[in-house]
Amino acid sequence: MGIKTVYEDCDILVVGGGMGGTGAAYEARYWGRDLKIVVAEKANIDRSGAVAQGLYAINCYMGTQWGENNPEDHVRYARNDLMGLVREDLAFDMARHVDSAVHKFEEWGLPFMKNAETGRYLREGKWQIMIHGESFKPIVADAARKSADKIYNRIMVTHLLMDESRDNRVGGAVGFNCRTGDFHVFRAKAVIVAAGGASHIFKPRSVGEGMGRTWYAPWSSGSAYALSIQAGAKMTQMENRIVLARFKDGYGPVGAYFLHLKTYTQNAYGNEYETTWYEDTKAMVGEYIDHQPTPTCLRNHAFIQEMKAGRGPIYMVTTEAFQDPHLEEVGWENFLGMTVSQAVVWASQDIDPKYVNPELTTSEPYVMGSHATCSGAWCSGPEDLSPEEYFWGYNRMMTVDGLFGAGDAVGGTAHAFSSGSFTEGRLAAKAAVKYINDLKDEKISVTDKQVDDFKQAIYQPLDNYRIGSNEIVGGTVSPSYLLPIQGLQRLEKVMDEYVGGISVNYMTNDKMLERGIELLDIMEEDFEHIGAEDLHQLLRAWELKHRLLTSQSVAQHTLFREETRWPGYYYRGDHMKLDDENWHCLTLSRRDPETREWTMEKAPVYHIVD
Ligand code: SFD
Ligand code: AMP
Repeated sequence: MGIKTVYEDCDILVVGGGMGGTGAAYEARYWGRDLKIVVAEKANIDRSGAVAQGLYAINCYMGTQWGENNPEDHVRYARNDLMGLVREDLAFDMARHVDSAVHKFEEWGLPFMKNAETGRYLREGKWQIMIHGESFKPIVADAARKSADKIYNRIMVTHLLMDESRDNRVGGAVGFNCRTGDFHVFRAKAVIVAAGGASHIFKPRSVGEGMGRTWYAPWSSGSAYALSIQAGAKMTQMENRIVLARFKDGYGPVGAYFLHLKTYTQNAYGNEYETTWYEDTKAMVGEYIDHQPTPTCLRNHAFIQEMKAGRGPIYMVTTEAFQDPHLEEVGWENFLGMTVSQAVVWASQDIDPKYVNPELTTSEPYVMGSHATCSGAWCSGPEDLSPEEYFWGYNRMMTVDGLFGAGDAVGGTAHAFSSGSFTEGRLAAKAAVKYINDLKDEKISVTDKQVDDFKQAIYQPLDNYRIGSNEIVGGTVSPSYLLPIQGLQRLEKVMDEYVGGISVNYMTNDKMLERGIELLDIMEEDFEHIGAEDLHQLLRAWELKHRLLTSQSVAQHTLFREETRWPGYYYRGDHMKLDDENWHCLTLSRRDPETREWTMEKAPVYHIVD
């Protein structure tokens, strides 16, 4: 097959133009006036990533200029919510810069709701502010477009390139254009991975005709993790998957309802249920249950226990708040600007929340680093804050030289959300510019062989299909290849059943995990035989391979941490308690790119804020 190869040599390559990526492109230009800055995005940056549909709130804003919160307060909040374990240096660093990013959004035209009395941003909760955010993504995309030399849309980045003149240094990335089929080679001195989190690694509640409906974006394919893992970067807290309480079937978020509309939950019989599970939870996690606000996972835990006890469904009591026409409007607009499908589900199921209390559910697990979890790459912190073990030269640089991360890609920075992810992109870009300046005239070397080997691997699924399809006369079952959708369903089933998904009520143990890991390893071999019918399926094939690697990492981490640190996210049946004595630490992994063996270790949690 004659495939055109397109080369692009640049200083900084940003992989993924979502919240982190747009922030990175913007800031890279500020510090690197003369540098060549390129973005490679799998979709189109105007509507890509988790914020494609818009958001109704910016969930991370300090309001320091008005004395509302200080960065230290946010570190305490995130640490509390994550049951003690975050990278406090990274969290503080994000929090001290996030307000300036939010002020930029306003300058660029994002409409903010204002408090009529104070004139300040309208607070939804202590950390959240409310926006008319349907066009949030095109607005930040515009800033990136004006900053970058070039934005490549429709490029699925599949692998990072390594510099061959020095060990453990990145040299760029490769991928393909999922519309033209062209092969793209980006040789770069520094790469910022901002390719988002992972949905569809665990079987979702919505399957069959509804399989595209998940809370986190269905196109979040774990690329940020897989690209970094393939390059040998260390990962952290990958066991810390997130489960969300959401409105049933549409996965509409609950934050605006709880915090702004002041709605509350009850069981099927109209009773409050969280106190029912207080003692039970205390026996598992000790005093963490007394922390305020109650950690997200522990709120989930009470929900899950109440359902198991047979007193579901759990309802959100909306019928009181919705009597106020203003709150009713906010309730609907919240979804129309962020999760349209929730409004559609209610309309189609005759649920008018003014008269009927809608059901909630707990979602399938997702892997991400920017909401109430902090999975991702193990990155250096900033020079002025980080203890020695957390600092190796450049802020947000992974354990591979020249490879930086932002947003979901970075481990340890929970509760960053959209604004914090954009801010992390800015921080990573500033450090990447410094890294490039420090390189001076040193060159990056990437041989044709490295590039050609990736080219061969990338297009293999097209050949698998073209050749294998001669063996069948119809249908989708072939002796020689698996289709991406078949592979995806197999992956989701194993993750669901063995690694703590919905069908086992988030429960797993050492034996389940060991078997799950074996099955994932077999899958890795089988996925060499994925067949792609066309370029769109080739995109699906690579998304699947990235999801598999992310899943393997999650399973390895879950096996390593011998405790139940976050009940409500998952349970280790063989270690049902939180164990601060042995596990008040961060977990780290590295997969050797040559042998594919995983090594696990513990890293200390430094509390830099009291
Ligand atoms: O209500 C490749 N989020 C919310 N944040 C808020 O601030 N407020 C909210 O209200 C939020 N809520 C919410 C949120 C997300 C979703 C889906 C819903 C509701 C329904 C969270 C934020 O959106 C999230 O924290 C950030 O977007 C994370 O930023 P980042 O940059 O880590 O991920 P991204 O924005 O998804 O961007 C990733 C980009 O990478 C591209 N990509 N490109 C090239 N090659 C590959 N292989 C690639 N793989 C991926 C993607 O296309 C994308 O552009 S609420 O629930 O709390
Ligand atoms: P969500 O819509 O659930 O993603 O939440 C949006 C924001 O509100 C996040 O910062 C959550 O941590 C926060 N939040 C949601 N529900 C609650 C709650 N019941 N109590 C405190 N904070 C909440």
